[in-house]
Amino acid sequence: MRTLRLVLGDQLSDGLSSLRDLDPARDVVLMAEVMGEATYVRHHKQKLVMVFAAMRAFAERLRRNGVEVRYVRLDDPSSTQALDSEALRALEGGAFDRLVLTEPGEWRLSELVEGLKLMAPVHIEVREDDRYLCAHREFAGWAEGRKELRMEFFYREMRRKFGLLMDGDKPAGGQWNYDRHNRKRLPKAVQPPHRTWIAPSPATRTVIAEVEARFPDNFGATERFGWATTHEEAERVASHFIAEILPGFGDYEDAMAKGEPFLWHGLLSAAINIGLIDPLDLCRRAEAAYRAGRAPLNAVEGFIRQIIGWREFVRGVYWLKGPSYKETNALSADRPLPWFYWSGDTDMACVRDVVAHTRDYAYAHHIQRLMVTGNLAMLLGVRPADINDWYMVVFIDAFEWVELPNTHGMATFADGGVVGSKPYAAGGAYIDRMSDYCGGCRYDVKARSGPDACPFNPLYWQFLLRNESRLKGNRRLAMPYRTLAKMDDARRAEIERDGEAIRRLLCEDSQPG
Ligand code: FAD
Ligand code: DLZ
Ligand code: SF4
Repeated sequence: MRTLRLVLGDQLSDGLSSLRDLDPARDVVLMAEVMGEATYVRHHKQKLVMVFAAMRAFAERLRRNGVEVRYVRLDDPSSTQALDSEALRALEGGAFDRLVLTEPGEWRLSELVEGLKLMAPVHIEVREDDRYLCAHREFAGWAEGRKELRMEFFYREMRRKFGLLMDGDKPAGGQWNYDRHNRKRLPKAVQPPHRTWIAPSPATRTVIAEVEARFPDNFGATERFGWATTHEEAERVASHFIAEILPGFGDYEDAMAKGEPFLWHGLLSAAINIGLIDPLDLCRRAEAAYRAGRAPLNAVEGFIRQIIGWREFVRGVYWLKGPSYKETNALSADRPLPWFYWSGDTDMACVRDVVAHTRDYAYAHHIQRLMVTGNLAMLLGVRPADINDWYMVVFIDAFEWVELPNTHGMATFADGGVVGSKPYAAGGAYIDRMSDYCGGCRYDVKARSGPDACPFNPLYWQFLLRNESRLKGNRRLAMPYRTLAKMDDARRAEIERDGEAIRRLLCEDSQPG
């Protein structure tokens, strides 16, 4: 039997399920750079560069192993520019008896494959993507009958399943979660470590030039492109992380510092998401560092939790909830995204810094995504569709299965509490506690109202007031609602007025033209 094997741009893994029984004497691998995938959102230029450069490198890797690859470049004049029609084109002429692929990572493409099944002249076999640690069936089984889906309980199951950080049937060190040790502010005297940044190879530089020529108006700059695009480059980043950075990962995991986008974070999400790094192997190497006394438990547990806990949990939620998850809008948010999310043109020092390095590196770390841009968008009541679009566009690691539950669930509570047990809403005091942003800001983080007040402050209280009927019953918000209950009518009216004025100023009045 001669098989055509379709490999997508985020499936660049050795041992991918669709390649496992590949017969190099008969089979052909199809990979296609297509406008359909390059434009379903207006990806950051660096993401386009990374995906295309990594696809080309993976095709070469297969060829070096004797595999025949039919590789369609974006500028191929005969290309139909869509994945399904490229598969049909390759099947024309009857050279193949079947098409095999690993299940795509998102609903949009899963539906496209269903359509392809109806049109294709051969049988299409879709295989499970077992690069993930929890299959859809397994997650659905875990979720069944639970009133609430909580990451922490799912995570413990994953720890047991893979025997990660386990001493017999007990968690290493006696506790499952060391998060409370991981909330330190960065002291002035502590310098963030030097990071492994990959100088673009000639092949990557070619892709940079192509992307600049073809997508000149997409968000982002390519000058500082330094992401791994091959397995070897990704391994360099991963081994440097485990040896040098991981020991400090825990302490400053939630810290933010002006002009320091990376701190002790892994910078590994993109390489993991496109298949250049195996997540379980990474976790085992992190555990080995702990067992050998080279990294503390709070760092290693925190890191492993992000990968086998959060990463798998959000993927489970994405597939469990179906395409309608994207449509939820539990807080009836209806404002447009402030224009400065794109331009960075704002007096809010924290937002300006996050947008600037998002443009330069296609990266912001978790707390910046959650507590600066996510928190502000939620407090303002920005439409979920606008927020999702921004997060899908701006980050190097953005794929819908992971972006959507993080934005819709964790950051903005649009899903009404599927991913998080409460909205991660905070005023300026949180940002001040975790960063050095506020000292250099034109706003006063301590002021609660007036033209100089940090916008997060009135917005936080107005958010609670605006959503009182929806959120008052949430036990985890009991304290702020008690505070709100003690406020007199005049103060409540002031909050309402100030909050509304800021929403108008930041959302509506900031739009260009
Ligand atoms: P580290 O801080 O070093 O964490 C280690 C690894 O854990 C990451 O590489 C990643 O694989 C995993 N991880 C950590 N947190 C999460 C999480 N919440 N969900 C899933 N995996 C996690 N991550 C993406 O991969 N793609 C996205 O599109 C994405 N969008 C996000 C949107 C919002 C609003 C928020 C709050 C988070 C989002 N995240 C997303 C999760 C997280 O912010 C990134 O994975 C992380 O910042 C990547 O940087 P890093 O590799 O340095 O991570
Ligand atoms: C993200 C992306 C881009 C930009 N381009 C391509 C492409 O041209 N060809 C391809 O096969 N895959 C691409 N991808 C990755 C897919 O969009 C990815 O498989 C889905 O987002 C599912 O996760
Ligand atoms: Fe951000 Fe407010 Fe601090 Fe300015 S004062 S940096 S807007 S939190």
